[in-house]
Amino acid sequence: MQENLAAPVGTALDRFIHQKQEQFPFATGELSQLLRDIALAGKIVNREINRAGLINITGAYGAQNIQGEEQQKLDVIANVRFIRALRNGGEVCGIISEEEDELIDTGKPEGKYVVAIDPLDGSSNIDVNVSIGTIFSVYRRVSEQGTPVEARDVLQIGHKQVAAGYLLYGSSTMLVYTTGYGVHGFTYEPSLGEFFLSNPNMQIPATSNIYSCNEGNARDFPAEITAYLDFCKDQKYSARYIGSLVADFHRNLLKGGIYLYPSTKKAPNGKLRLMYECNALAYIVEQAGGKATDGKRRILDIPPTELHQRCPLYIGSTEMVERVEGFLKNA
Ligand code: AHM
Ligand code: MG
Repeated sequence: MQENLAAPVGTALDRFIHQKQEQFPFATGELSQLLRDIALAGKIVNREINRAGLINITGAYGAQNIQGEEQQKLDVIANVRFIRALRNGGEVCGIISEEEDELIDTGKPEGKYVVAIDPLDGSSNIDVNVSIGTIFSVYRRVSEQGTPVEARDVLQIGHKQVAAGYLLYGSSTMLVYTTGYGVHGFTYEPSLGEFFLSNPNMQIPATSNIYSCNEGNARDFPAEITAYLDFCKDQKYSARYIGSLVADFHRNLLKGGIYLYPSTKKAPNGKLRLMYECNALAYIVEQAGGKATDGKRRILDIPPTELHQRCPLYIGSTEMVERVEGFLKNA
């Protein structure tokens, strides 16, 4: 079904979700509420990120002392905020998080959904004031409602996602999500405390001249990938690599481009995690007309076997991803 292009830019997230209720699978309201819960936690995390520099200066800001809280690392704070929001919301029976070894039972067996989340992605950029993000996937549970969450509820194949999205804490803060009816981007207006629709129906260009890759690892990449990187240079493509997946992905979504995190000798399955990094962005990119593979398989068709499973990732503009697949054919 095609998104209604008449939706005015500037619509607040809540209103948009309300208007598009029929685009939320199962349309009973729980999934819309879940997305609102994530947006709320995102606003809180955004606030923590924005004052991160200040809370390090003893006495200058005060909030830390008044509340008597020990300062915690931002990724731990983000993890707590998102889990708390999802638990309090009641729609989610289980969560997997990059920050937690085990599956979290929220204690809400009536919840129909499970969430896989990377609460704050881009660890190397968290403390240095460079863009970072939150990535999330939502699945409908497969075990019976009213019973405790099970591993099979969260270990679902990517194409079963019912919603996915990310928050980007960048020069502005954005929430981008899909429920399978296109990709919509919202920009946070801090003075109003609201996300407003700024990028309806996002589509990734079919090709472009941007490639994003940590070429410092190139000596350890498969030979086919180094050959592809040579091709990029022959074509005089621009190298753009922030080192925060959400930020690199978001730029490429808007401008076109490819993000690569190949396997290396040390890490044959790459670095990125299938369940809370690759799947969500793969669902979004496909909804935006792009492509995501591990070089051989569609990311959304990779059967998960463990919570923190890794996989190589080639994601972005369709023609560019297909060219990499062409290089890898003989691997
Ligand atoms: P993290 O989950 O520890 O933050 O790792 C994921 C991040 C991605 O955001 C980013 O694209 C990638 O790791 C960068 O890795 P590298 O520093 O190896 O280039
Ligand atoms: Mg991460």
